[in-house]
Amino acid sequence: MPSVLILNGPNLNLLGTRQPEVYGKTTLADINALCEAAAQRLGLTIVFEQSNHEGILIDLIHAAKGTHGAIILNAGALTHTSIALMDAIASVELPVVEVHLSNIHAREEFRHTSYIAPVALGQICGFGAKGYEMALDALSENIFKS
Ligand code: CA2
Repeated sequence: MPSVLILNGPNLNLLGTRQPEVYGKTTLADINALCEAAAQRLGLTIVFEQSNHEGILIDLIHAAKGTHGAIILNAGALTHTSIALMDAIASVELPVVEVHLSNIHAREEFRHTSYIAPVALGQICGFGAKGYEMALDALSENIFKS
């Protein structure tokens, strides 16, 4: 069964507890459950992780090679700053779907730049938690369909 690493970056552990007007009331545990249900429907295995530390995210990306067939990445604010994450993604040569809860292109100028997008298969943003399910659907259709 194909496996997908779902990786969440800094502060996403706070989802549902603060700034509900921006990020909604859904918690990260809710998103994990939503992804588990979608994965079951699609015949995929998922591993769901969150870290507030750039180095840990990089280690998890490196370890994904040979273990997972693809990555779904919401790198949080590191999306807009981290060349190190971009290099890690490029180095493992795995398909990566970039996901954001909010529409980063409709927000502050500094959120319009993504260092992930140039090395990603595609980007999904602005659809809240549903974006993670959309990313699993996209991987199932485009990467894992035999
Ligand atoms: O929209 C997204 O998913 C983001 O990746 C979320 C990041 C933000 O820096 C990106 O520009 C877009 C922020 C995640 C922090 O989430 C919080 C949740 C509750 C309270 C405070 C922060």
